[in-house]
Amino acid sequence: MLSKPTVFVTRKLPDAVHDRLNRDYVADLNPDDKLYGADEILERARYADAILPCHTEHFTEDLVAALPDCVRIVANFSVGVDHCDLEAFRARGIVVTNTPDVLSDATAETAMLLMLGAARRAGEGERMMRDGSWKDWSPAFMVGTAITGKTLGIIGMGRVGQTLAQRARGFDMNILYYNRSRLSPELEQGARYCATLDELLPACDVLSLNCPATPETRGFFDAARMKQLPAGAIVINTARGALIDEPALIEALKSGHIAAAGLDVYVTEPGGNTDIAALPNTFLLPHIGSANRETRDAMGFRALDNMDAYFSGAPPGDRVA
Ligand code: 8YV
Repeated sequence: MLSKPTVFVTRKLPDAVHDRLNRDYVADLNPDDKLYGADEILERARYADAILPCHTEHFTEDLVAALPDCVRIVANFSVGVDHCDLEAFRARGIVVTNTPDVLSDATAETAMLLMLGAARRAGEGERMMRDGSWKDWSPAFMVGTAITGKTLGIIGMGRVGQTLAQRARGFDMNILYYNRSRLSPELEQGARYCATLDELLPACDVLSLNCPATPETRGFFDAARMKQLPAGAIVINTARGALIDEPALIEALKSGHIAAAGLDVYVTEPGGNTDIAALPNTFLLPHIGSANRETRDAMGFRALDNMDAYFSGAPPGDRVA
């Protein structure tokens, strides 16, 4: 019998995922969930046929170049792969996979939570209840914005964007989207395609960012793009913080041009942006878009499916490099 491949698992994963790893692989697990830096990654990779990382491990050009030759596949526990220098992996001939589909529902749920939280000032209300500062009520008290029947613009109509559109239809929202290519009518489900951001942005009551962070999209949502939104628009981001020019967003939120923002992701993680956190008109979460039990198991299983395929000689379903 062939020996089992060795897998270096960078973070503590759910028990069911560890069980499958222990059954099918020689697994170097991280039960204490220590955060490994580049040196420790290289040290632990010395005997690994595969690495199963999260987005918390940054596979820079230098780190990828230094990986030992034994590493043949990096099976990410994430759909986003902006923490991986894919060109560097291609140059090394190391296969890279991600975990699409399985976190679309969870992330769309979080996007709805952010949309409602930002529109209805949930952060302010929650803080008031906790610090005991709720002293009064009036018809003008804590008045927010309705989302029912409003127009939602989605930038990036992949699986998460499509699932968000589906959920938003439950709130009678009118859906517009901008994407690299137009979807088929079956996938559009009545959403209107905008061929340019110039067409999409002025029409949005709510704007949701759902595209990956790539060299082309980093920082694209800047002051000029923000100005194209109608006054009082709401912005939500469950994709990557790097898409947004955060200082410009702060200015737009201070002026009220953007009425509120609901954010799960930030340029700097962990930690976020303290200037954004100081603004009352923000509803903020700590990158927990896919953090529910069912999805965490499914992400681990999807990463394992990719590794299983690779080591059985079949092409892994979610190959990105
Ligand atoms: C994950 C995410 O929790 O999958 C992604 O791209 O952003 C998150 O939902 C995280 O990346 C796990 O590594």
